[in-house]
Amino acid sequence: MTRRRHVSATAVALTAGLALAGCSSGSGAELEAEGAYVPKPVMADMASGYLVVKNSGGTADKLTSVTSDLAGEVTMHRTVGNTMRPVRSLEVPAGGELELKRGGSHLMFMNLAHKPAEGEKVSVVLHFASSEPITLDVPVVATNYDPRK
Ligand SMILES: [Cu+2]
Repeated sequence: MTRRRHVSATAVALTAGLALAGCSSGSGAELEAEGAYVPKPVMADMASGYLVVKNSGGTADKLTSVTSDLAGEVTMHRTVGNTMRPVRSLEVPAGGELELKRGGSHLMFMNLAHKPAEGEKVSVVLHFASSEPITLDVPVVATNYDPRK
């Protein structure tokens, strides 16, 4: 994430239509989270997070909120052009995955309890519309970490 600009929460209204996507029938999603990491933040009050949620089930689900001991608030952002917009949910498609990555959708940790150091683990809980929450111990990695290397 090279751009640090964030729009205010009022922009949520612009993307609320996303909540209409997905399936409401419930229990058929089978979710698994992997590859989560938080780059050591440059700033003291904000950090970003990336991970992949795989859905091997036949029903879509939605990531509806994220909580963490690191932050007073965790928001989900979608990157549109050069700006990030907060969204109320992110879809995990049936038989597919939700990928949170640099330059794309990601998590923003706001109001940090402390500035995390490299090597630290951050507790993150993913909450879904239908599936049970997933709790992760997410490593804090180097600021310029690239999972593809
Ligand atoms: Cu962001």
